[in-house]
Amino acid sequence: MKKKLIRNTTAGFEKEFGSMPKHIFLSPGRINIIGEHVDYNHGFVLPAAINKYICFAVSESDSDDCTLVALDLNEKFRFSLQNPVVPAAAMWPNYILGVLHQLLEMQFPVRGFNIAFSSTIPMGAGLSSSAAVECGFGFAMDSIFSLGLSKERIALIGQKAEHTFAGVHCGIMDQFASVFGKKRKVIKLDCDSLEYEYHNADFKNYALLLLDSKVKHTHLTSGYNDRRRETEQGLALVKKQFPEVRTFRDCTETQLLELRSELGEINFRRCHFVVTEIRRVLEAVDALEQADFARLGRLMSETHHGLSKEYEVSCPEIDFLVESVSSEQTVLGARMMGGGFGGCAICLVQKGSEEGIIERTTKAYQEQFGIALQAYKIKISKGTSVYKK
Ligand code: GAF
Repeated sequence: MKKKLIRNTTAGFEKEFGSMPKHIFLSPGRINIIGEHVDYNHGFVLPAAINKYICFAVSESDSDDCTLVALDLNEKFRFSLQNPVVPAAAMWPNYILGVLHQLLEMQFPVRGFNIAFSSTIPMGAGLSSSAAVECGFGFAMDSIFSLGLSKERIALIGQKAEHTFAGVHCGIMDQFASVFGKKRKVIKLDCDSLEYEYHNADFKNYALLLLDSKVKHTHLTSGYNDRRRETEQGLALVKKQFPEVRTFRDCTETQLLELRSELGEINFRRCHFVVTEIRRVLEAVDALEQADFARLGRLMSETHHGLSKEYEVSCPEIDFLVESVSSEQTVLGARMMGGGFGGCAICLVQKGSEEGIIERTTKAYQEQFGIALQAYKIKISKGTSVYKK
């Protein structure tokens, strides 16, 4: 699949620009085992890069002219570095323009380029195709113009592009996972200090299965930004009462309960989710290390309950999927993954039972919502890289 993606992207570039691309880059999507909506709340997350990619075929141009070709959309976007880089009306160029804008502001010696790109990361499935575009482009610019950017800097630039050119006030998890991913490793990332460690993604007799609801509710961006505001307001109040608390990781459930009426019911629930989710991630890392998959599965299911009932970022389709698979004997845990309001559910299942689960869940989902479910079996892969023939 990777080879085919590279072949098609290269052919698309050649067709558009009349020559072979000088460079090929691959930038992966991500999963997240646990630790949802806690990256922007200074918690811990446990993501990994996966074997679904955006492939960039790139050559330097001889001028300040730049062309971007989104092969899957059959759309093109042209601009010149002589003019200020501003957001485009279409959304897709903005993930690239947002990165480029920062590089130029910081006076990095970027010159003109031609890019064609194509993807095997399903759009809107919560697998972070946008972070893969941002980081893949940042990585490509760094590589071809020798900018000397660290991986962390590429991830941070990608995150800022999302804030400034896409309007989503996301955390750092997706960009970090895309850049720092490693084959067969999950990343325990401290989203406060950006310190990280790799843990073996050895699920022994179990496997991760993704079920794509194929829905993406329109309030994703506004819902996401609202949650961020609610927890920031909540934390400000907690800090006022308990000055020893710097982030949610220092805050206890008892402290939150004491402040319940001041916080208000909604913000209390949001904060309660964050405090308990941060604890669950640490427990999950321990469970993974101990190969205690029953415990890991339970924690994932608890996360779903919190995301659905306290953080309220799930939706009927994902709740249905999680409930359906959870009734299967061979499923240890399941939950919505990513920003929410649609996208994928991630399930920890016994190896070999995937096909049966997919068959039954597809049928039930079709009957309930009239939507054809899409399932993905994924492998944990390395982060953004240059492809060498
Ligand atoms: C989206 C965001 F981009 C991430 O930063 C993260 O907050 C995630 O939602 C929820 O955990 O993918």
